[in-house]
Parts: sequence; C-alpha cells; structure tokens
Amino acid sequence: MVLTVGRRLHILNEYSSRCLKQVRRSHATETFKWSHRVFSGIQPTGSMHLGNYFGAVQKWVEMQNAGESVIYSIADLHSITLPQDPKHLHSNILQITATLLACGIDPDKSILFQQSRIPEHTQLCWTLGCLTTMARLAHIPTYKEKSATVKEVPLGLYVYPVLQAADILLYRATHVPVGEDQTHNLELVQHLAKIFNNRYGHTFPIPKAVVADSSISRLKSLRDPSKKMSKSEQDPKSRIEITDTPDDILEKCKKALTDFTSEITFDPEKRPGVANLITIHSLFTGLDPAEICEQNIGLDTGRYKLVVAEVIQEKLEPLRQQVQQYMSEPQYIEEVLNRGADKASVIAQQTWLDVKTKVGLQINEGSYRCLQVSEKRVM
Ligand code: AQP
Repeated sequence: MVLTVGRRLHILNEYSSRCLKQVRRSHATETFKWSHRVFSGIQPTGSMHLGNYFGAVQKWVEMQNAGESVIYSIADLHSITLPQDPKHLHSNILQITATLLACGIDPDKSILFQQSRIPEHTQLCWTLGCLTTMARLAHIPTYKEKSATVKEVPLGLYVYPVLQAADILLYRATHVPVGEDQTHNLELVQHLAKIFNNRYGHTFPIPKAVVADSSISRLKSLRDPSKKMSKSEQDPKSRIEITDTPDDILEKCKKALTDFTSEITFDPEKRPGVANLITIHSLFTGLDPAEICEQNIGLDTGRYKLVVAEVIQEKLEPLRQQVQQYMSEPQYIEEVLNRGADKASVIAQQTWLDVKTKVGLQINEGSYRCLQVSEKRVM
C-alpha cells in the first residue's frame, strides 16, 4: 500500500503526540505530590519474633507516633502461600494482632486490619499480574529462597510479590517500612506502579522502601546464623518470640549456635553466631557492639549467653504480659479488626473503582455513550 505524503504526515503527527502524552504522563507520575502514607504488613505464620520486631514493627510504631498516616495489615492471604493448619492460622491472626497492640500499635492512630477482609486486594492483584512477566517474578530472591524449601512450588508463592504490590498500591502508599530482604519485592511494586501509570494514566505513587538500619535489618536464626530468623522455621529454638517466657528465653540463648573461640568479639563474617547475640544485645540496650565487647571482656561465650538472656528477659517480660492480657479479651481484638477493616475498605474501594474505570472494567455513563455511537454505526 502506498501512503500519500499527507497521510504519512498525519500518522507521524499522531505518533509524536502519543509519545508526548506518554512522556507527560510519566513526568507527572514523578512530580505529582502524593500525600505521605505508610503501608506495611506481617504474615500470621507464627508468633512474632525479634527479627520482625526490630526489622519492621519498631519502625511502624515510631511512624505512627510521629503522626504519620499509617496502615498495617495482618497479611493472612500471604500466609497461605505455604500450607497452614486452619486452627493455628486463626489463632495466629488473633495472636499477631494482640502482639502488635502490645508493641504499641494504637488502633486509633493506625489502620490495623486483616487483609482477607478486603476483597480489593485480590482484585487489584489480578489486574497487576496482567502487567508483568513470569521471568520477572522468577528472579525475585525471596521467591528463590522460599521455593527452594518445597518440592512442588505453589502458584501462590510465585505470585505473592504481585499481591504485595496490590496491598501497597491499593492504599496509594508512598512509604513502605520493610526488612532488607524485601527490597527486591519493592522494586517490583515500583515497576508495576510505573507500568500502570504509563498505560492507564496517573493512578499510583511510586512507593519508597524505608529499610531499618543495615545491622538490624536481618537478625539471624539462633540455630543456624547463615539463615534469617523466621517464624515458620521448624525449630522454635531458632528464634526468640515476643511471647516467650523467661525460661524459654534462657533455654534458647543457651542453645544458640556459636563457635569454638571463647572470647566475645564482634565479627559478623567470621563469627556470625556470636555477632547475632551481640546485635540482639545492642538492639535492646542501645549500646554499640564495641561497647558490649568491652563490657564483657573475660567472659566466655557460654557465660555471655546468660548475660544476653537476662537482657532479653527483662525487656520482653512486660510485652509478654501485655500480649496475654489482650489475648484474654478476644472480643476486643475482634472489634479492633472490624474497625480496621471498615477504615481500610473505604480507601480500597475508592482506588479499585478508579482502577476499574481506567482499565475499562467499570460500566458507567461514558460506556453507554460509546455503545450508542457504535450502535448507530451498525444501523
Ligand atoms: N530475621 C529478620 N530480621 C529483620 N527483619 C525481618 N523481617 C522478617 N524476618 C526478619 C521483617 O519482618 C516483617 C514482617 O515479616 P513477614 O511476616 O511479612 O514475612 P517474612 O519476612 O517472611 O518473616 P518471617 O518471620 O521469616 O515469616 P515466615 O517464616 O512466614 O516467612 C517484614 O518487613 C520483614 O522484612
């Protein structure tokens, strides 16, 4: 087909105005000032441990108390990416909520809610999933780590970073406090927000990760310091839980894996087990690792473990008692989660309506007008 000069010019003009619109859209995405909003979540896969607390929850409380707009989710849909016993899952949801309250999350200052009560999370997840590729998801380090622990990889494990993106974007969050292990997942969230904005118009802010200080961003397992401390690790002695009794804490510290050198030195590369204990000690006391080593000259690792146990016992006991108090009031926890879901739902429904309309899933007056025009053409 031979195009006339006029037709060619017309196509070129159309093309350049489309490019210009795209550039303007992406520029608007970068410069538009979104109101500051924080979103983060925790999975009810077990009891909250020191890694969750120092890597994330402590920061959540600080942000809340600084008067920021904060939304925190009990990420129960994420937790079922690996098999959960239904009875335990339900009580874990209540226990994690009680623990968050005991740690200082205040339902009057934060929106604290259970993810599965808001259906828009999964609806937006599907929409975003259509904008990314399998290759991109397969490269995410947390997926590689978790899939290595199972024989048959469930689809949910593969897609969970997209659900995470939906969680964050549904509330148009600008800041996401996470442990260091989650930074790659946040890159996917940013990528999906940009793709959506470019394709459908300015809809989402590009959220930023707020990562805890690198020394605390990954507390290690007490039984295997090459791994992170984890709720779902089989061996409960691998982690200190907020709800551990003083006896549990002593037992776990005594059993913590160290090495054959007896003095107390801080060397995360060569002596990861001892360094992990020093890091925990430092997090609870605010002393830096060098000061701790200085204070404990002359102790061997066996006796130092008792010192660390005492520090942890002293700091955790009031928290443990608070958790117990909340657990004895299940109606109150239920009420907190109901209120949280009501508040979260208002924001989630607004965003989802906007997304549906932009993607073309929402039938509205404009769609009827288009329909009438095309009907006229047919007739
Ligand atoms: N060991 C850790 N050190 C520092 N931060 C950590 N986080 C988790 N483990 C450590 C941070 O805690 C927040 C909530 O975590 P999550 O429940 O959403 O999932 P996770 O990262 O997978 O935590 P777990 O405890 O290891 O759970 P399971 O065993 O279920 O996978 C996140 O911000 C995380 O970075």
